Amino acid sequence: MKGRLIASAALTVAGCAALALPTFKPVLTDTYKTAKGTKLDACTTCHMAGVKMNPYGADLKKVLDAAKSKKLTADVLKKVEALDSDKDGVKNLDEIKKGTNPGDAKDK
Ligand SMILES: [Ca+2]
Repeated sequence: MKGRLIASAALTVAGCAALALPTFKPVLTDTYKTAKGTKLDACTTCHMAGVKMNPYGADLKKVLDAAKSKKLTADVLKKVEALDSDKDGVKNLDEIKKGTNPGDAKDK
């Protein structure tokens, strides 16, 4: 019980959705090595503050839902690379290569 409370508090402090921790971020940084240690190595790559998905996270969720899966994989990430999730005129893969957020139209 105490461990659960500490874990819950840690999630709250980190501002991450439960689904994003701890398994999703490493999939992203293993797939896109240049993202490791950058601002993309964060919950906000797929989420707004808290649980709500940003447009990039929402596109990933669509792929996961279509595959009836909850497990983010490199394959899932690759399926949204050609999209411009946040509609800022830059495709997701190009944003990730540049180090800008594919789910934030103000960051391109
Ligand atoms: Ca963007």
